[in-house]
Amino acid sequence: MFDLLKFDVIKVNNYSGKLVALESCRNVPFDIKRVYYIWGNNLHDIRGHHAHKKLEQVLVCVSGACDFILDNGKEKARVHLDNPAVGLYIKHNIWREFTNFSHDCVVMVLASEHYDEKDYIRDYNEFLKVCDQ
Ligand code: T46
Repeated sequence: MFDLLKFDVIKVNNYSGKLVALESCRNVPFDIKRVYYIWGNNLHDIRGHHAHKKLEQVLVCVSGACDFILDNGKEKARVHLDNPAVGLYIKHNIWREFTNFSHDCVVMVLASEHYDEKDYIRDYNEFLKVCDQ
């Protein structure tokens, strides 16, 4: 239903900070067409409530933490993201919700397609019908 990508962390002598580089078709498994980021949510906000027909994404919690609840129409999984060196890779036809946001949570998303509202499935019953096909 999903993969967790573990990115190489680069440490530079004399600095305590770290660096991760993300590259199309190398450590990110598709050509990146769009990057967006989400922050400023309240702890109990629940975002998402949709699936995508075609879009693939890698989601990185670059600051703080949050939980993703993923659903392929048959089973659900909850994934806690709190590490900027880990990417959650989600392919198409996965219903997603995300919640449990820390106050400092920033989620960066790398997407395989430009934004297209027609790619969304926002009705859960319609999503289940697509999963059955
Ligand atoms: C996902 C999670 C992690 C745009 O205009 N351009 C964009 O690239 C995006 C992503 C959104 N929007 C507009 C469309 C809506 O009017 O921003 C509004 C909220 O979008 P959405 O309902 O997609 O937001 P989230 O946070 O529920 O979901 C998004 C992604 O759509 C989704 O694929 O996995 O972030």
